[in-house]
Amino acid sequence: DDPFFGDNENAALALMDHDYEYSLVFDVSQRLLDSERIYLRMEGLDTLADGWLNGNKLLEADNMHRCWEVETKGLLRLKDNSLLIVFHSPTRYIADAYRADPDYGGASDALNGFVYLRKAHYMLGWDWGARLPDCGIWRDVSLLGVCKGRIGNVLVRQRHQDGKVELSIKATLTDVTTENIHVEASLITPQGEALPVGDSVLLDNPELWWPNGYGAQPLYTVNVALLDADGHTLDQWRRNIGLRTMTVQNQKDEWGQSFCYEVNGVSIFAMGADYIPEDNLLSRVTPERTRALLESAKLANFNTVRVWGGGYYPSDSFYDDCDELGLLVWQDFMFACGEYKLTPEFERTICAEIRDNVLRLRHHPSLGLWCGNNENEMFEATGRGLNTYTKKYEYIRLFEDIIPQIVHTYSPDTFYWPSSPSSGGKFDCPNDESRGDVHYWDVWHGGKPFTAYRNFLFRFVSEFGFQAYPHPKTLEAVTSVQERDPFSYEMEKHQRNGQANGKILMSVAQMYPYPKDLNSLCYTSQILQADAMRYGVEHWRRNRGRCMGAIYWQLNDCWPVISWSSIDYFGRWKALHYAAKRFFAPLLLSCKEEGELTQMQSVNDQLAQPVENRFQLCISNETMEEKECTVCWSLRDASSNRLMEEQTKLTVSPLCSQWLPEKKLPDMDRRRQYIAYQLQVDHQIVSQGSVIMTRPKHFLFLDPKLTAAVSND
Ligand code: BMA
Repeated sequence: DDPFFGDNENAALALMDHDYEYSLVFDVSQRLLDSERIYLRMEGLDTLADGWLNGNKLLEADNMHRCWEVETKGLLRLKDNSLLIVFHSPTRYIADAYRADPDYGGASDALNGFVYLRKAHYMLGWDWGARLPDCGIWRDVSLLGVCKGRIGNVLVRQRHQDGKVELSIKATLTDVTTENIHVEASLITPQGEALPVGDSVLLDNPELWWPNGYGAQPLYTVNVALLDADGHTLDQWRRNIGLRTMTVQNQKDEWGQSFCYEVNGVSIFAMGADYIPEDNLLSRVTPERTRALLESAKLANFNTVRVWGGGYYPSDSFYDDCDELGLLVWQDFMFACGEYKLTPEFERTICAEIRDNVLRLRHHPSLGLWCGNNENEMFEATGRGLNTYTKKYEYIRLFEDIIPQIVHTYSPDTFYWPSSPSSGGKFDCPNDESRGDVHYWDVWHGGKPFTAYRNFLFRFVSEFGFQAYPHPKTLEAVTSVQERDPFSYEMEKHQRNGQANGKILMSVAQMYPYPKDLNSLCYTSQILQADAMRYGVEHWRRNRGRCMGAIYWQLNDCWPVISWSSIDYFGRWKALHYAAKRFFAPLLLSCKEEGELTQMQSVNDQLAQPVENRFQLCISNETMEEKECTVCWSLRDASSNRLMEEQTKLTVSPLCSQWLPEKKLPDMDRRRQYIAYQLQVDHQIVSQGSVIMTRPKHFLFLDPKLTAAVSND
């Protein structure tokens, strides 16, 4: 049965206590048999797999994140080859490993022992994920016949100087058996013109690649061919690249230590969300589905996605899409919220994993940075783990020595950051407000009101989030009719964060009237989530320069669930995703209002001073152009009649935020009046919004008497 429905998850999980076999009988061509070497290449085996070819043991795999290539020359015949792959139970394996050494732990929502297996952690449960480990062959399998040699990998490097770009292309060959082979490289420009390349090529008029919002995403194609003396192609490597410099500024400054993407010399304010795997059943993640999700990210004005470390390394098409859409990728390595025991076997397998993925992904223009892990360094500071010298040593070895060395060797032009969050490593206050990136969870996990976001001027927020129910239709797809109550058994199976239902209801109580049914609870929770994220992002964008990134948790879901996502499992946008389109707009007018929300807790407070109604507008210009802006604001009654109005014209420089003078409205009737504001450029409204000075539950909204009808005509 559908493992996502009701509590079917339990039965599906029990199936994973068994082993499974894949078998295939296949024929091959004489041409393949005649090759000097024949490899069976498996790009993804999930996870513990033993393989036999024609009765010969070929393989013992232990890592779903890496690629396996085994020699089969001499084992194959023309007809009726049999391939058998046995997958061993991942749940039994981690349970045994945990029993043997319960000392290494991690996120409590995942099954105990998850850190012992190189399998996407989220599959074993997370605070938004079911315990539904998939199993099997999850990426392509092929037979490769090699004669004379083949291309192992290709390193493309760029040198940008005086408006020109020098491109060098270096192919590393393997399995070479003759000297009579040579490499030929060519470059195809975005216009389709083919340029021959020796070891390098100088481009006089390079078309630069930019993140979304800063310019276009022209792609050049690099073609590398390995030829024999007769000009026959033995092997080929073809990838798209983009011409750009890409680094991260990380220097001491007046506020601490900067953290900021710099593309083509331009400081980028990173805007986007954290990406998690799209499904528990990997075969359902198609390129089309991923493309649609990433297009939704672009539609909401994202320029960044962070691939979170508890999933798996996405497919090539994910990065091709990011290249085309202009989405910078913050790439975590696949380690999250855990302690890892650094045995020699573990070191061997993760080294192969890191190398495979770095080689696969390093050429993508969207690749912004490599990051060691998610929250492992912070584990120590928060007392959740890494509490012995051995564990600390293992952490440092892995994330500050072994992995960065591999990155340095194979991806020398990409920035490496040891962990998210981090201040640069060595357990030096990883979540420091004034250095590096920050995960700010005091609002959700710490129960603070979302106004707390304004108390911090982080340098780069890579996680902060607020849960909301998905659209009722999404919940209906996975619950029985009689279970449509937020606290029902089936609904609680679809809420994996302990106290979260209570938190949602508490936030509703702070801000909104009592929802009349489940539909209005879903709706209200979504409005709250959108407001919470807007509150944070607008504040950090207003402080551009000191703060240079706002990445909210989380973009998507891997099953139908109540979570922090802005797009649910079925691709339905929550209110937050619509709000993101506005608060990530390249040109944003936002309003820092100060009213009851920031000056009083309850209507019965004894206040030392009366609430002062004041506000200040700010323009955040994330474009590369100077903008001639007209800002209008008005005080309006609940029927939207204008009671007061002001217009200001101003010129806003590129890549900066600019405040307008603060306004005070001592006579404003907070329960009946609101402030509306608009930003116009060339007589077009490019950004607008409204604020009230009380909590929404206390505002005397009028019934707009709207009706809607749907007809098929
Ligand atoms: C963050 C993430 C995840 C988690 C999320 C919500 O810290 O890195 O581990 O799902 O918080 O709690």
